[in-house]
Amino acid sequence: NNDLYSELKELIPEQQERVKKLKKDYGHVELGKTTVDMVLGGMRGMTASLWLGSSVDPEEGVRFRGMSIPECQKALPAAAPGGEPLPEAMLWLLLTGKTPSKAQVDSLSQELRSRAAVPDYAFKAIDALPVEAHAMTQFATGVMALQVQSEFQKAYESGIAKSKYWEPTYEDCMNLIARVPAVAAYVYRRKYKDGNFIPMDDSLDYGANYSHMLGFDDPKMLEFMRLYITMHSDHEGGNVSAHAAHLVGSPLSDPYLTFVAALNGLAGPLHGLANQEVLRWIRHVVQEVGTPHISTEQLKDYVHKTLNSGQVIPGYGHGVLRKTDPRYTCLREFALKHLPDDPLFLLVSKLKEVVPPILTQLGKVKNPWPNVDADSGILFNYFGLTEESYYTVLFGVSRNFGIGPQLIWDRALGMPLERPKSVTLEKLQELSAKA
Ligand code: CMX
Repeated sequence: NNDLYSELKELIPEQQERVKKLKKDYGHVELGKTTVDMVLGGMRGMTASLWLGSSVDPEEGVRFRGMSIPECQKALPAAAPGGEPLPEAMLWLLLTGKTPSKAQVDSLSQELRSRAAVPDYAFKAIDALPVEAHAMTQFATGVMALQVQSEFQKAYESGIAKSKYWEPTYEDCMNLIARVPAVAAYVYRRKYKDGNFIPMDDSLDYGANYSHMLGFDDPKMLEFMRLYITMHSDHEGGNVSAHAAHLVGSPLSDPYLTFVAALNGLAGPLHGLANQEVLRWIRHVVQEVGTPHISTEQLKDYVHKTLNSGQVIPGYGHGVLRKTDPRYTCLREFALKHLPDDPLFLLVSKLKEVVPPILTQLGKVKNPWPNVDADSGILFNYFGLTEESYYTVLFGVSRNFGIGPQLIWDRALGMPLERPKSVTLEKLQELSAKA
């Protein structure tokens, strides 16, 4: 079955039965306690939602549908044998839980290209903003305008039955995934390249096409883009962008409204904006020292200076991970293969030795190791995409691959509105005193 929709349709009844049975027979099973720390600590460690595409182990990192990053790199079809996984292959995996064949991936590539036309008013909505507006603001505005074409909204207004919700959701998610690169590339060319736009190339796969529309056609950059999107697609359901999507999608907001919520969460400096902050931080060090060839002592001094001024070291630490992020390692391996002598890569490599002991010394940082944002920017910079204020848009384009499939399953499984309980400070004190 080369058609993703048909493949998915076959899978749904079995999963619906599975969830129904779990609720009926095991609804009472406890998954853990809620503590005062959890309420005051951003709900860390509280198991609170269902997420099918991936899970994150604190020690090992992410698994996509049970597969580690190296396993995905081996099993998922590439543009050429032995190459990096195609984002379309990751999309197929996240949605169905099955490793696709090359023929299935090619068919999905074709499907996405056929859905890619962006209405002119989305570009006009972006044009209404000043060119200086942050790239994420322009991107979210363009995506928001795409909502006008929501099939789910139309179907809901026409009285669609609950059992069919997933179908227009699928249409919206696929259209959204297909259209977002052109919007994202428009923002890039408008903001940094004098509005010199490049149309889509019908012969290219998803990642390559996005890179092409941005203006980068080096085959190595195309491979990097495919890997980047694949690695940034999903990171279970509790991170801010995925959680925002899950929450905003839960009252049946359509996939466009949902995805924009995720983008707005991603634009926060402690989450997706960290890739911009990393490169900015690195540029400041280079500027201050006057050369990218910086000694270990000079780097240590700058790390201390940043911490002493009350700022975080971007690209380090994590809410769940307690070891080096395997996504960081995967991107690092790509850099070791293709740009081992790049001065900024060497600098980032040195940072990975310098930062963890200093963060550990603070005595409060739970994870002093690098996360995914620590090395992605220097790779884009190497290939000529030097404008770091654009980097979070690249992350946003990728996140669609994880958020869309989950929303389709939420609708197929009839997942309810999210509505957790909050507590006042007085009540928290009262409950604490009783314990
Ligand atoms: N630099 C300096 N201090 C740090 C730090 C870092 N990289 N990481 C954590 N800390 C500090 C926290 O600010 C917190 O300090 P206070 O108690 O004074 O508020 C303390 O250490 C404990 O934090 P934690 O429990 O270890 O981490 P959290 O789960 O609260 O936060 C994260 C996780 C990612 C927000 C945090 O590590 C951070 O701010 N990192 C830098 C920004 C970054 O790289 N974000 C990207 C993460 C990946 C992504 O989502 O894209």
